[in-house]
Amino acid sequence: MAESTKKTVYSACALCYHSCGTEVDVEDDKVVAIRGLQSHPLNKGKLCPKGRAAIEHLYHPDRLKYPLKKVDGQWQRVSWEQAFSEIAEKLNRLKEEFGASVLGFFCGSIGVENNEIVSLTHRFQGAFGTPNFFSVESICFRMRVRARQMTFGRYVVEEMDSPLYILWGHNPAASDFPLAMAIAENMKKGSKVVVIDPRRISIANKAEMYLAIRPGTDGALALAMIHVMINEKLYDAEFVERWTYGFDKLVPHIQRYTPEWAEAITEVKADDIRALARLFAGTRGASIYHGTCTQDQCANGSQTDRAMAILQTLTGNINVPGGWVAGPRLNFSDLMLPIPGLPLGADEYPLFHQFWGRTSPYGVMNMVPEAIPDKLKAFIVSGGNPLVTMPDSNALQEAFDRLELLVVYDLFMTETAQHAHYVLPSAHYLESWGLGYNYNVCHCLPYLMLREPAVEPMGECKTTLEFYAGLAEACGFGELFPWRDDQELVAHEVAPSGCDFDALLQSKGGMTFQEKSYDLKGRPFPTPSGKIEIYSHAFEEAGFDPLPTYLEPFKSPQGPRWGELGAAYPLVLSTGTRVLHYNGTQLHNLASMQKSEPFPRAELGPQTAASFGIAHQDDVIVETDRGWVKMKADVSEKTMEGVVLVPHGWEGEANCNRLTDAQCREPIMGYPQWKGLLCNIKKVN
Ligand SMILES: Nc1nc2c(c(=O)[nH]1)N[C@H]1C(S)=C(S)[C@@H](COP(=O)(O)OP(=O)(O)OC[C@H]3O[C@@H](n4cnc5c(=O)[nH]c(N)nc54)[C@H](O)[C@@H]3O)O[C@H]1N2
Ligand SMILES: Nc1nc2c(c(=O)[nH]1)N[C@H]1C(S)=C(S)[C@@H](COP(=O)(O)OP(=O)(O)OC[C@H]3O[C@@H](n4cnc5c(=O)[nH]c(N)nc54)[C@H](O)[C@@H]3O)O[C@H]1N2
Ligand code: SF4
Ligand SMILES: [Mo]
Repeated sequence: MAESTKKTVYSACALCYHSCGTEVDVEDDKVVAIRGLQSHPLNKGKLCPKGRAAIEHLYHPDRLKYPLKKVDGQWQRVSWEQAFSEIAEKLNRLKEEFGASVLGFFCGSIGVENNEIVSLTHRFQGAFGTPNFFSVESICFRMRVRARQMTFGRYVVEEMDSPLYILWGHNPAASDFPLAMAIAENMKKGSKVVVIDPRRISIANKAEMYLAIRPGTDGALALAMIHVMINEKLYDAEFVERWTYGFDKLVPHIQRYTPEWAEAITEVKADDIRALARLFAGTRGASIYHGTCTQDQCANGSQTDRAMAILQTLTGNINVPGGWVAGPRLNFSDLMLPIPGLPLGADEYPLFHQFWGRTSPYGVMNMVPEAIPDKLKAFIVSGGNPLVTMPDSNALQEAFDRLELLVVYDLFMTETAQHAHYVLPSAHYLESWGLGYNYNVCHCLPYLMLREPAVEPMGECKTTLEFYAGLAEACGFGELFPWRDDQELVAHEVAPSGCDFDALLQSKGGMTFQEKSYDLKGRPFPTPSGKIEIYSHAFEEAGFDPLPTYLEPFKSPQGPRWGELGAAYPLVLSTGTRVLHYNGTQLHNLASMQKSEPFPRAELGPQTAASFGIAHQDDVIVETDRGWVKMKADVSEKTMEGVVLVPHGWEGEANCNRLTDAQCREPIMGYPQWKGLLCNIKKVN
């Protein structure tokens, strides 16, 4: 009998973008255990339930194992060679006839946690010659990155440890496991928490203040807090004088935004607004923790993000421990090739595309439905499920069904995959080499480690390199993917960081950090004025208000479409509240997760429920002018009256993007208005 083999490999969980460090035990080529990596600074030896379920995910019986082609509406198994050659032939023909730009790519959030997917997709995009790369970048947190870059010259970001956590549309217990751990530890040492949320999330019970806010109106609250800080002279005058540009223009501009004005919009009491402004300005190292995407997915998104950046600045909490910090950058290769032309939306939403000559290579997702088939005729989707997660599933699905070619590269037969011409099986993160790294989205704690494969890819699954290199070869530009294998690719990715691949590998879960410095001296802010731009010339030049303003959601009780929609859709809707056990559409097929979160819950308050004849756990239909979903009512006093909150990520009849509208856009960066819509709710009889 052969001797049994045992080993432990070191990896980083890729089941969400926090990339917690892991130790993985393998016996006889089978993964048998997974633990949090004790030495890891983010997860400190722990894993959330999703991370702990990685083995169930890896060995799920529904994993795709070989390439599939749709023939007469039926799936047929084909060889990779056939799939590659047919797809390449179609792509090359479309390119010849219509130009390369008719090919679009979509990478989901997995492209944030998995550098190989996003980097190699960009590389293939450059090699083919199309500017049209779409991803969660045009719907998630990129807006706040750009708003902060335009204000500070670079992306400054929250720290893990703070004396005052202002959780502003952010529920770490569901969405941010490492931060939830850090908050719990720091509260024992005296840190305080403020919650601003239409829902009394669990940590609100231990909070210094809980402010219930009408969804989509956070910008008005932020402006009124600026008003209080200025008029009560609570701001850090020395910091403002030394490091900022445009404060003199802000003072008269802000006078109209009184706490009473904001109360009428947000439903937050004017006195609470004053109290919060005082608490914030009076706490050294206090920090706003935005929702990772909550503030961006509103009518006022970019201006709200700017107003929050200004609040953080006025309190002097920039580059101080606990505040927002200009984090160090980790260097690794993004593998990109030059990209010709302008992506969809670059003309309509210029600040999303570029400012100060700095471009970002992303198209505007909201514009995709109307661009098919004239501007886009083919799509390659890797690591995303856009027909469920992107705005306006009804419109997007109709548009995708008009494509001449849809290729989906995934682990599972997702709802998007069901609409594809070819579905190609991907290796799992536990089957692939990769970079484990923290993207610095919401924590100033960048690190880099290796993701070692635990086992070989199952069936005919291919790693991302094998997939793109194979397709490139068939298209005729295989030489642009020269790496012999994934290990060589990852060594190439790591090289710019100054770390040695072999040394990292020997270190068994070792990682590299960059030191951060709080010192501002001699490090001007890289804006045109060299200062923090309270007054934004970038906004002004693009035709937008250079000082923060407020825009009501289009579909709201105070918005421009109330007259037309209010009678049929009288309730305020916010979509996309996270639950701990799922990430987007992922993990919904795991029995262990279904046990904890068995059905999609539409959350609403008891009076609202009563007035619509709804009881707790009733089956309900939530409906908007775009469509309907079926969920279970979760009636509790935690949710503000007049509001319905629904999760995202459920496929089929509970897909909340059947309720959303690709035409309902934030005007500066083209983001979907996902928080602050109008809906109706009724019991299913
Ligand atoms: N209405 C509304 N909609 C929303 C939101 C909201 O708040 N409201 N939130 C939005 C946000 S912020 C985001 S980021 C998006 C997320 O949107 P998506 O990224 O599209 O969602 P996921 O369900 O995470 O899709 C990831 C896909 O990648 C696959 N996958 C996982 N690992 C691998 C791998 O190694 N290789 C390959 N090839 N595939 C892999 C998974 O099986 C899954 O199908 O959803 C958005 N949708
Ligand atoms: N478990 C899990 N974790 C995830 C994800 C997941 O799907 N599942 N998705 C990941 C992704 S892609 C992202 S972008 C992040 C998202 O992370 P966040 O944007 O921080 O989302 P949540 O943590 O759900 O926090 C949103 C909170 O805002 C409240 N809220 C809703 N509308 C409004 C509003 O208009 N104003 C205010 N002030 N509050 C509002 C909700 O009640 C909820 O408590 O999470 C990431 N982490
Ligand atoms: S928080 Fe994210 S990265 Fe960490 S264990 Fe959970 S799913 Fe994995
Ligand atoms: Mo996201």
